[in-house]
Amino acid sequence: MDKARIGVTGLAVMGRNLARNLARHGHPVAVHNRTPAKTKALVEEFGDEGTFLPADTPEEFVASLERPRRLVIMVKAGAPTDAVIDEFAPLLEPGDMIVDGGNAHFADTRRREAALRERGVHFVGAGISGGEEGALHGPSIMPGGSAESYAALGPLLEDIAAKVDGTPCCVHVGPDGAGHFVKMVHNGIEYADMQLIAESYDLLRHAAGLTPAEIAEVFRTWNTGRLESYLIEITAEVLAHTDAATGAPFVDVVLDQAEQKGTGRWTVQTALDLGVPVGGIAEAVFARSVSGHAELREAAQHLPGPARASGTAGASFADAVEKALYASKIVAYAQGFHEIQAGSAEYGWDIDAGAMATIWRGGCIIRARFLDRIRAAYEADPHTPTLLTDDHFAEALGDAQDAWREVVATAARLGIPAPGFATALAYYDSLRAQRLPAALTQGQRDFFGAHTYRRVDRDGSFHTLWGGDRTETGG
Ligand code: NBP
Repeated sequence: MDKARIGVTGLAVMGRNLARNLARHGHPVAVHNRTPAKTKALVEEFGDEGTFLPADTPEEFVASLERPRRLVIMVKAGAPTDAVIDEFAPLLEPGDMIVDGGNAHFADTRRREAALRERGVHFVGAGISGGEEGALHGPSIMPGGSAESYAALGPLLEDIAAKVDGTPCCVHVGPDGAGHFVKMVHNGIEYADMQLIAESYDLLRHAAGLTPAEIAEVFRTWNTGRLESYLIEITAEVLAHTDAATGAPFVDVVLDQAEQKGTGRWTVQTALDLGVPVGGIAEAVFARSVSGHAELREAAQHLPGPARASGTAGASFADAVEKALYASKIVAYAQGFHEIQAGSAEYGWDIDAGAMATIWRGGCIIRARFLDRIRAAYEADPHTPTLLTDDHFAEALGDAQDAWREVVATAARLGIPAPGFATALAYYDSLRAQRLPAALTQGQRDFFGAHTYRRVDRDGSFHTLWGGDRTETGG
């Protein structure tokens, strides 16, 4: 029997769909799962979609792969991934490749890559976005690992990835953990994008007084313009949906406590370690956290809010919210790309930021027309310190800023929480400011801790004798 070009172990929703995608593209694929019933079910249900080589044991699975072996792991991230690597690595030979398509933390990927490199086995941490539909019909794929492994794997991955204007949404991101790092930041940006959309909905509902069905129409209109994206599209669908059991808008019967699996939190934790301000992503993670603290919310129910009735913002308010959303989205993406550039510098990955925008245009959750703009910005200046200063984005921010400020002020006046919009505007104003109150912070630090400060007019490090005669020392 012919050998398989690639194998997938772990046949839950993601693994089975990825295996089907490979088979549908004419690649004979070996399939294996810890519990063999899933392997059997896949072949029974979808065996006619291509060539599947089912295996019950790791030995059978490895033996069915052509050399160098390409083995994709699609199991639960964390300890299960290590368990599967420990099971399969002894069966492999130098030159073989293990691809981890799960949502691993990039630090784990770096550790696994280093350990397997010692045995001559390539370890490729590949971020895969697009959920189960993406895995089947074309995800966005962010593979890390060695250039040598990409030469053997890239064509297969590019074949099954989503395509935009004929370009595959898959590119070699960089060595070791680079792929999973970029996937992590992708998810962090996704959190921020979703939070900004949620705030837009909340403002349209409670400041402008629109119904969920009316807001769905607003989002549909926005989806024909510069905000066109998968997330805006599905937002309109969710808002237009009516609960069959009660006849109420679906959004009103869903418990308002958002959950999270952890990649947003990792993005913020990593940004803190790298010293990168990602307020938009952080506020999105915190907003989900606040929503889930039922006991805090319950305790705070009686706290006073503004006397002003809601539903008082004028008809042009939706246009203002569109501008605030676009401007805040630019900020959130700029922060995410800053984190990618900082991670790339820290770990020596040499990531092409423009290429990341290119492979996020299709297949993944944040796919959007907007990403073409980011690609163009990096094409114009590959080393720009911030996307905010790109000609297109700077003009859009300038055009939006009055409305953006009005929306943030309206939210504050009406007592509607809009942490995403507010932090984005504060970031914009912080970067623009000629002088920041950080000078005062430095003075305080010097006062209580003799931490020293630098001066605007001379080089050196200074300390004022606060407890003495207040003369200045240092230089
Ligand atoms: P799950 O994350 O639900 O994992 C289930 C799979 O892991 C099953 O095949 C299970 O085998 C296997 N497994 C476990 Br659990 N422990 C194992 C062990 N010790 N040894 C061997 N196999 C083990 O699957 P998923 O939702 O398809 O996701 C797969 C990966 O893709 C995850 O890392 C996830 O974070 C990532 N991801 C998921 C999505 C999504 O939309 N779901 C999107 C993007 C990325 P069993 O059948 O024998 O229990």
